Amino acid sequence: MAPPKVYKNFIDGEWVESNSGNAFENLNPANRHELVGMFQKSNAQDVDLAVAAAKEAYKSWRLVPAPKRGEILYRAARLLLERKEVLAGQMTREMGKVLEEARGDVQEAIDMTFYMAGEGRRLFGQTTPSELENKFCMTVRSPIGVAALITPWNFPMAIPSWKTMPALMCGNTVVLKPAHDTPLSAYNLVQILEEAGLPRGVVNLVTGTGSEVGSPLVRHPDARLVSFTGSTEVGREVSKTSAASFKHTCLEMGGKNVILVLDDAKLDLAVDGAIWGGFGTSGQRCTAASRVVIDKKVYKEFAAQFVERARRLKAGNGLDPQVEMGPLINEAQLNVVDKYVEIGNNEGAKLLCGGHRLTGDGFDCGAFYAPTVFGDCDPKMRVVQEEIFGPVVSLIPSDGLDEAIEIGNGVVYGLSSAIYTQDVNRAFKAMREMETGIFYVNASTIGAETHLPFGGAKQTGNGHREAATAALDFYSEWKSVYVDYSGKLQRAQIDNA
Ligand code: UN1
Repeated sequence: MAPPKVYKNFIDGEWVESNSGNAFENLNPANRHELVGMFQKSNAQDVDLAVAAAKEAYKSWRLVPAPKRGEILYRAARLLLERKEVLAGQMTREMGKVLEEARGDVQEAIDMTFYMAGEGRRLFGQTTPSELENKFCMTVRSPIGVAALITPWNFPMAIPSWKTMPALMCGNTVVLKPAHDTPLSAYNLVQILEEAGLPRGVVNLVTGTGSEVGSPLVRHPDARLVSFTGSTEVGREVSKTSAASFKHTCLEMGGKNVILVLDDAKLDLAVDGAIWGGFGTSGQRCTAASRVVIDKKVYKEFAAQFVERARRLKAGNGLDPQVEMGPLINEAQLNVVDKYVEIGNNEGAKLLCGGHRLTGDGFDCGAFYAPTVFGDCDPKMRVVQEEIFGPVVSLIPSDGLDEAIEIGNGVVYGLSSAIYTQDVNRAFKAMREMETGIFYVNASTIGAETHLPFGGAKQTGNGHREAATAALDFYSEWKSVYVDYSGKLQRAQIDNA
């Protein structure tokens, strides 16, 4: 047997081994006997080298004209597009999501890269009149420095691109620490950026664990920007650590997203949306529709159709085109899901289908869990309140729009919500009232597009948004510029009072 491929870190324009001398295995979650590759088990010393390289590269990268930075991103976007199929296949092998969804993940990276490349010829600030004569005012975007980017395993290429592309476009340099479970997709992204002609040190990749790489990276005094997507628990630590030195910090954390199904909804459409939102990516999206609040008048009918569809979902290896739902990312995540099913059973939620791991042919070597539905849930139950991050959906009966909104908002998170109704008035009212950063009408809670701001209210985030021009607001800071061409002393607020 050929020895497994060993993937290296990328530091200061070179592919290098970790100082630790160790590597870790990246296994296929659909078949843990399949080794995707070996990756560097990096440490704080590697982080120091990567940050130092990024700090040095920042000196010149910040001065590269933005349209030129954009040209490099355009080349990277084209390479991503050309290699989409290979990149998607590799992603399915390391992460488990079905190939069609892996293609979507790569497509998000393509879209984000083209979008940010275009910003090279915009990066607009504002001009505004001065309150004094012969004086001119404007705002310009300034880069900030080294960006520490920490990304999750559920969108192994999309999310690294959401952070890397706007960071680079604004003139920052990057140290990227991808999730331990999915380093290959981030490796592929960085390799493409190198090929597209990014100067040395501008992007650095350091693989490894959160404690050995993520923590020292967030703590590093020269990392001025920190962007993190992951669990609320870790996000809180990242926030505390970076607050000590007032780093710019963008956090995107948990969700407990909801679909509201009103009595006039087109039920088939609502069922389609709830299945896609609840079980797409095996429920491992922060936008997953893990709660469905259904009007009592249509509850029975909806629940029957939904359970019937959930039961029929075909689980398996995501490379098989027949398969609709892949495995969970690993055994630990499967155990979390199983624990929550036990909690739901104990607190009196009605298990309508699933509730167990899948075993037998094709399943025994992977982390497969049956699509699971709890019915007649009380809004206060833990399975309704807490993020599970797996294929578990809770159905909650409600009475009218106001109660549905109240239940919908009755969680600590606020990422995404959706309503199914034919009534434009009720749709708009829900749009106004739902405390979420994203809202859908007659569509599921997942599938955000890269040119709209992405992020959540309440404990989902810390007020920042990713994607769209909102990302530029995080990765740059405003400089207000006043140009006095009057040739004399002019005193604002005094001479013009
Ligand atoms: C995530 O789950 O962290 O809107 C991101 C969506 C995808 C991105 C999800 N475009 O579902």
